[in-house]
Amino acid sequence: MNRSIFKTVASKTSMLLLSVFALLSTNSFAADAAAAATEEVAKGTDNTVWFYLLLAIAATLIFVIIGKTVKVLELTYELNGKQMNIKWNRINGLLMFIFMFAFLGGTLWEMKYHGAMTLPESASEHGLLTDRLFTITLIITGIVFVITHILLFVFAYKYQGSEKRKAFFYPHNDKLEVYWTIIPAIVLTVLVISGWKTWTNITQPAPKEALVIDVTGKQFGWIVRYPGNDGILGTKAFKLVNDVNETGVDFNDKNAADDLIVKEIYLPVNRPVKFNFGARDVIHSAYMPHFRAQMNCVPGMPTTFWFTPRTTTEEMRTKTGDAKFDYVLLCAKICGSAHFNMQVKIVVVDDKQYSEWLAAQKPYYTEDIAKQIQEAETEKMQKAQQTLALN
Ligand SMILES: [Cu+2]
Repeated sequence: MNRSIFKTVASKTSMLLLSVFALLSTNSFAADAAAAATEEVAKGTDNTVWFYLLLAIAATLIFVIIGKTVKVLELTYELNGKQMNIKWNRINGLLMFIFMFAFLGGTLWEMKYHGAMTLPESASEHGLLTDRLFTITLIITGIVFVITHILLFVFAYKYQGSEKRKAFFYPHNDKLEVYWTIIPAIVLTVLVISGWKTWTNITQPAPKEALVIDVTGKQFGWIVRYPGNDGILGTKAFKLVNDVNETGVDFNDKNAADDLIVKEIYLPVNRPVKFNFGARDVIHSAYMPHFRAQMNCVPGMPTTFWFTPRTTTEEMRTKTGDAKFDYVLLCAKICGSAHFNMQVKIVVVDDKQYSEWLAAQKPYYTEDIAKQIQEAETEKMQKAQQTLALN
């Protein structure tokens, strides 16, 4: 056998083995690390990282040693005027066949291991629709994946290189091309249309009875404002923003007088809630994964999203078997150094609990706050005048 071909095949084989190992070890490492992180066992995570790193280095060394040994053997044979008769095509074909099982097994294992870490059933009504679309897409693409994966590796095994066989020239087949164009086109059209219909359904205007909440992103946190007893949010204007009045609420507006600024978002179950999103500095993204809701928060451009929560926090705790479970509002845009800190707890309660919570809240605007806003406003004006003078 020509030596350069021999070398290429040998290195391809090692690469294949290496990639299988890397794939499996990376996955199990990631899964373990994620599991450990979830349980907040920082020490365990560190040890897991080192264990898999060392294992990867050891495995790489073993492959290098095997490769070098084969090369030494090959050279020794050559020196003696003989040829090493290793059937590389057969070995590669066999490895392809093994890889088929390893990869399919790995996929199933992935689904079981990582699948258990995915979000619980949607806590919002529209989320059930998007989840259903997701499942349908996953089933269709899953079937295609399994079929093509098996065909790819069975063919690689069955039609491995052989000196006894000549390749069959098969350049074109109109019928086949028509099939593999039309079938995916139909499937994709159905998926796209059902996706579009679902999206239209989700993004239609919020019902009139919806509870309206104002959510503003800032570096680094969320400012959440409720309308108070009157159910109407006071207007706001960016010119009124100062250190105390962070979102620029116009407190001269009578609707603003009873507005609440809260640290935790309470939502009554089965009642539509409409979020008005904004941002003070850079683009943030309000992400409520359990409700399958995400919307960009853009400075100067109001955005909105509404949904109906269908599961209370208590019910979700029972469902997930996690007594500490809580819904969250996160930021899904890397908006700066403390981006990870942008979290607000969301608590879904029944109507009675919601009324109790609402009654216990105090309006933000008090005499003291009015005074502080006045002072902050004066300070702002002075600063502006100074800047103007300097310019
Ligand atoms: Cu952010």
